[in-house]
Amino acid sequence: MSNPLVVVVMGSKSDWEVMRAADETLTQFGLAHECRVLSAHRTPEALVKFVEESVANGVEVFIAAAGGAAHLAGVVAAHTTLPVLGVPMESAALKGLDSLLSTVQMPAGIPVGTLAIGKPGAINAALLAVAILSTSRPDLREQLKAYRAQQAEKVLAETLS
Ligand code: RP5
Repeated sequence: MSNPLVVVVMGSKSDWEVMRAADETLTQFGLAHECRVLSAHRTPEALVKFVEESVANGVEVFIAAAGGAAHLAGVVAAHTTLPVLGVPMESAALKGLDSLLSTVQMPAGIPVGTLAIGKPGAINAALLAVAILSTSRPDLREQLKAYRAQQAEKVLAETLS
């Protein structure tokens, strides 16, 4: 596969069950991407090295998912000016409210575009990454339009018994 345009990084393998939805969505759009487990707290140096290497290799969007004291997206954003999309993971103790607040409440100057908690956020982060990349790639824009049209068709065809 060619060099990844999107990187999906998550704080723990325990996030993968949810974050595979981002992986699948990016695959659906045929986007070269890479998924990795790296933690802002458990592997801080390796995380920064990975961000720097990814930027050098031509990545254009980062998706970062973490739960609890979720600093991953913020730390990624601190080390690149590329767009960083944060996905708060649902935590056992506080149902993801902790993850949401620690991902979304960034200080002015270091933005993280924060999505919804859990699987909807994982899917939307991937779709937003596609949308960001589509500003300079008309083929991706067409694919996004087709995705929306298909989604609408599905809803309109629903029947209730
Ligand atoms: C965060 O802590 C991870 O992103 C995960 O959501 C949470 C729990 O991690 P584990 O203890 O399951 O590895 O860093």
